[in-house]
Amino acid sequence: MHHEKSRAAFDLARSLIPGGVNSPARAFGAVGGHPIFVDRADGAYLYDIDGNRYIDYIGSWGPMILGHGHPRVVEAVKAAVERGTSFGAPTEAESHLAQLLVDALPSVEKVRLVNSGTEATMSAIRLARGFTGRDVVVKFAGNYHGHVDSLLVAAGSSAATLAVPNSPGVTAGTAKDTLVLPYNDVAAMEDAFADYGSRIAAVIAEPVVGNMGCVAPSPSFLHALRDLTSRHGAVLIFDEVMTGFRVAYGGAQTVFGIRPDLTTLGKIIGGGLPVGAYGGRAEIMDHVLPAGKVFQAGTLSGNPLATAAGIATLEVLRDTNPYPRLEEVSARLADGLRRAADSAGAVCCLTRLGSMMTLFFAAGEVTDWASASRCDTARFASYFWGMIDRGVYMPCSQFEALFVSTAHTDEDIDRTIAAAGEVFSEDPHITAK
Ligand code: KE4
Repeated sequence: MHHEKSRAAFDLARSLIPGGVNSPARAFGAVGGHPIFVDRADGAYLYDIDGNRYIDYIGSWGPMILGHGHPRVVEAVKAAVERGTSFGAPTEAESHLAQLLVDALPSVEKVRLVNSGTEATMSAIRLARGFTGRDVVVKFAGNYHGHVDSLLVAAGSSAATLAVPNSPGVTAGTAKDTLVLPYNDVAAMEDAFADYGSRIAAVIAEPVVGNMGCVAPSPSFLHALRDLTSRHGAVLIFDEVMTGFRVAYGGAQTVFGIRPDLTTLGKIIGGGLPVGAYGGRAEIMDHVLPAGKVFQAGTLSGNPLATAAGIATLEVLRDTNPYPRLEEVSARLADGLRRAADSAGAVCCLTRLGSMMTLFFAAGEVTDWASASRCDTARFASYFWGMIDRGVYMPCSQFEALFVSTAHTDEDIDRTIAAAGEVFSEDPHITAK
């Protein structure tokens, strides 16, 4: 398998675009080498500009749960584009998509459409601060909520101290209102509320983490989040940009039976086009301009093409309920990857929720950022390239989840498991003690 055209394309891209990519996650920084440039995609497959085909487990980092080019989505976008691409005026399609979201998520009574997950989380945080009149926001290490200034922060000197910026350009003044706690650590959260309770506007969490790799909440963690925020009058925000319509049609909140005050969404709800959303209790959402005074706006929010793709995607998910089969296929893939690693004596553990999962190159279970950061990322990189060479496109970072779509066939799963078996048995670097 050669990638000469991708290499040349990357050289040109780097002369025009910082790092040659429009999002750093695509740069292959975590696995070395250079990114593979995609020519097209179809069903479960990506085709690169060198003519190679891959079984795709990125799925655009989550949106493509129906696979690429689903006919219902393609037809919907084609019909929409014939009617115009953007109006800057309300359309019935926006209410149609909003209704699908309200019907799917019991905690969401009203919703605002935006253009990305980042816009959704940024807006939800501003709304929570406007609604409560408080400043402090709590997030968790290893959780990613988009490139929101107030969340591009690192834990302070100790768990109980307010954060410091972790990107140039984020001011100390912005970071000082954010508290970063360990995920799955109820005691740390109780301490934080003891110290800052009346100042905490919101807690934002991935109810199932995808951004340190797939990490599950402990049984008590989400309930403690709900209990503490309720008791202290803080807004609980579930960031379901990745888990929404992924782990269940109603998202992680319906899997765990927790009703957050606000939910942020993205990825799947746009069917591969730019859609984000934030929604929740009407008494909070009605504070958003022009109903209330919390400002948020967007030229392309509710864009006709994006809403058409999102509506088609959600209607297919609602009407066909692919989740039982996704569970079965994903469980088989997970078992196969575990067996491939175990049979070669590789030090790995795998976490899966529904059709999102991560094979961690770590000795013990990964439950938070401290344990995730102990992964052997060099071995992961060898595994990644071994799978690429065998036509399987896994996430290009140890700290990302892979995604199974309804387009993945039993044969695709078998081929993936066989490829993993070869990689683990043939690459001594991966299994060397
Ligand atoms: P976007 O702004 O990228 O649409 O959404 C940000 C976001 C918010 N919340 C969660 C839980 C997310 O996972 C994301 C974005 N996820 C990453 C991949 N883990 C997107 C990949 C990228 O940045 O290119």
